[in-house]
Amino acid sequence: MPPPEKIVGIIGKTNVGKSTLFAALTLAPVQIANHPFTTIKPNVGVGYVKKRCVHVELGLKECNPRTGMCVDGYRFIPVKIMDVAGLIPGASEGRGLGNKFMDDLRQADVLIHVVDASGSTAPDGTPASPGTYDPVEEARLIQEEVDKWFTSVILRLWENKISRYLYSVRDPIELLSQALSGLSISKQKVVETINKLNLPVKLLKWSREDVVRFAKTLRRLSKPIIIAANKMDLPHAEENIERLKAEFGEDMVIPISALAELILRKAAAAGLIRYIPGEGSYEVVAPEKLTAQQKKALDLVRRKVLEKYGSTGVQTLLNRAIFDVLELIVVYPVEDHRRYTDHSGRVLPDAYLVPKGTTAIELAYMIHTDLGKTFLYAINAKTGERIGEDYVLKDNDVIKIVAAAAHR
Ligand SMILES: Nc1nc2c(ncn2[C@@H]2O[C@H](COP(=O)(O)OP(=O)(O)O)[C@@H](O)[C@H]2O)c(=O)[nH]1
Ligand SMILES: [Mg+2]
Repeated sequence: MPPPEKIVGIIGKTNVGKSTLFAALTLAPVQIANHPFTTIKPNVGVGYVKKRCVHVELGLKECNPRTGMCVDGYRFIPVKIMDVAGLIPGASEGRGLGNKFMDDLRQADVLIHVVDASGSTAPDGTPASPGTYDPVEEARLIQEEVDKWFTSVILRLWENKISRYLYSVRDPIELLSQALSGLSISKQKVVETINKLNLPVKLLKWSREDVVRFAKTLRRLSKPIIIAANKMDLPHAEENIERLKAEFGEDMVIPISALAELILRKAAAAGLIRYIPGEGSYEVVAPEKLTAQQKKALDLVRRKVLEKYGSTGVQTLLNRAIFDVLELIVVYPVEDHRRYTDHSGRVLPDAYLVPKGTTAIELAYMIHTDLGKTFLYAINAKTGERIGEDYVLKDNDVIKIVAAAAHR
């Protein structure tokens, strides 16, 4: 089984641009036939992180990705994107937080919180003129809301599924982790939280305050939030972006224009321009086909967004969430380590997003359980060296697993 797909949840109050961002992220940068995930629900789609493909470093002309794509030496690797509508300030007190919302949030590995950096949206979503509302306040309120929701879920689990069984179990941390697994939280995160807070290993000794502290830190570690400062093309956005960065940290605030990215990707999909997500410019390839309106929109994107900020920020945002916040690296499993192919001759067929610290044997299990069970050794395709099961994978490694049971 390939590594579990990563799920990026988009949250924020009404009218800040969540659906626009979702549409932009999930509009494939180039046409592809094969979608890695079947689209199940309207608010779930596939987006792509972008990274220099290892085929360039290996001196190869091209590669043949089985999922995602490779454009101009950049590999676009799929991740799942979810538009989690329905979070409004005060929501955890009951209003607006439906089961659907909870269910979506539970599954997410990282959250993108979209705020209106221009301050032109009221807390309830009503449009106003830029500069009316404070996005710093908005970011604080929504994060508090997520914390409240998370804490209430943990407190409920504690009362119903944990505290009363603590007397009878041998491994209380295992009990706790099991109870939290429905929130897509690993035992590792649970242990990390307990260590970080110096909480007693004996869970029986925890007070209610301990449980609350545990919940807050666990939320930060297991559902980290990155802020998308949207509508950067509007007045007042620039000054507010600086204030957001001062409050939440330079690295956690990414200025974007979701609308600009959507305009560019749509124009590219229609064959009007050439544009690769993340780039600071586009090229008009079919000027005769552009309507006056399209031309005007594209000019605006160039002047208000690309020339001013260098890019729309949308690709940077997704890359940050996956590579920096979740700290994932990319590894390329192959079957033929000399030609970098699978059994059918596909060059670099897979690019796996795996956690930093993943070992060779863990990779073997991700490819196929049989490969893990009968693992002998692995080969680092770049150096030709044999590596053992404990080898810690590096970013951009190309790896062949040698096992007693051939898979397939
Ligand atoms: N100026 C500007 N408007 C945007 C941007 N992104 C979204 N919008 C507009 O904001 C409004 C709300 O967007 P929508 O995606 O429906 O918000 P949602 O309620 O959070 O899903 C729409 O009119 C969008 O066109 C942007 O980057 N710049
Ligand atoms: Mg929406």
